[in-house]
Amino acid sequence: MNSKVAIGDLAIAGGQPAFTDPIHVGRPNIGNRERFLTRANEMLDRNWLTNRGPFVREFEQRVADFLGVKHCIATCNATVALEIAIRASGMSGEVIVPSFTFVATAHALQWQEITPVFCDIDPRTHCLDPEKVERMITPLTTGIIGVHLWGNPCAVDALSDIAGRNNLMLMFDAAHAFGCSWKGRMIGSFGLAEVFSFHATKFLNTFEGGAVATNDDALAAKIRLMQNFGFAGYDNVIYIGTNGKMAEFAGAMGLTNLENIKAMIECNQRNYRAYRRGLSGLTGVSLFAYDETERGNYQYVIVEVNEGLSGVSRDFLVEILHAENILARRYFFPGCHRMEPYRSYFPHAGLLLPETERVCRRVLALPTGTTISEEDIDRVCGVIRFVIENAETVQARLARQELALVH
Ligand code: T4K
Repeated sequence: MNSKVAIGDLAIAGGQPAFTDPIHVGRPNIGNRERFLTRANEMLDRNWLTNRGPFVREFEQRVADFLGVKHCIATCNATVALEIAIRASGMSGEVIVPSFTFVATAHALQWQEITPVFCDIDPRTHCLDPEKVERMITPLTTGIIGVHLWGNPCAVDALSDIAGRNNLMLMFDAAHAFGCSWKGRMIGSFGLAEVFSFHATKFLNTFEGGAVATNDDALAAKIRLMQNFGFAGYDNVIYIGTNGKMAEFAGAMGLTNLENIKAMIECNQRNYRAYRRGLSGLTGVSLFAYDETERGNYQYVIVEVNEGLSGVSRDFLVEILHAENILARRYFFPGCHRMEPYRSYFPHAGLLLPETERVCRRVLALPTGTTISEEDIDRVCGVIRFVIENAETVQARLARQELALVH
């Protein structure tokens, strides 16, 4: 086992990396390979590859049953699902969203010339702060899109109340939240609609894929039309639409991975607890805690690095970890408001987003998933612990090293 006992053992200082091969935050969760290959062969024998074939239909039904919703419309990815759901709902003008999210949430609005109005988050949940949402409402606001970040539910009650009182539409980007619950009810049935991602790196993957879940019959019918060019039957286009269909091989992967959910959760939860043990008592590094009384998928292991307490900045820690082949990620740095085109459109947005700015500087996603063992996690935690416990010496040594390089 490659453990660090002296500064020179750190790969950044010339030592052996903790891992020979890189370890990733988002290795795909892959269910029973034989089951998938059997389905792939069935699909090829059937010669039916897309346009809502039997696997996609079955996948939609299984997902709807699992979530306890009336409709699940499977799509080619979550970004297109968001775009279609937003358009079908009739959102326009301004829509309130967090800036602390993957940029797709904002792009899905801006793509159709709806202005994403960035609202600050609650630093405890990393989700929209309802009090601040209320302050962002203008006469142009038509909706709110909450993001259940890391699979941790938004303040659904408070947001529903605000939407109701202000006559706004409420939707959720549930890209991270498949298999998670809020107050015992599965995420998928809240607001007007909820959108899931089944991207390769997500808890449940269909290679690429997504879905809209809703209990609204009229909205579901509209979304179905829109995702298939507006076709209501052969040669009969009754609506503007796009191509948002899920392919059969994606449906086959989805069905296979649905059969494996229990094992995936157990593995993610075991990893999360291993990190909790490995990082416990460490000053300035706190693990984002999930509510274990709810159902969760534990797909993301998130820590916050508080430089004032740890003596090491998050970015310095990332450099050190990457040198060790531990590919931790700064999700979702630097925040949508600091990305184009939003940075140019709203150069001062950050003034209203103090918590987002602070959390963006602190958050780090650590490697987890079915390819990471408890021993790997012990090793990752060992590196982090060594760096934090020797913060001053590590900083001084690396500063000297940099100075030597300059001269
Ligand atoms: N809303 C939210 C809140 C989201 O997080 C996302 C997507 C969306 C909406 C939109 O959903 P989709 O339209 O994608 O369905 C990744 C994903 O590309 C993105 O889907 C995801 N969020 C985001 C959180 O993560 P990157 O830029 O981090 O991807 P990448 O290629 O750097 O991969 C991440 C890690 O996973 C790497 O360490 C490598 C590893 N990996 C990746 C792939 C694709 C593998 O080991 N195997 C793989 O096949 O965005």
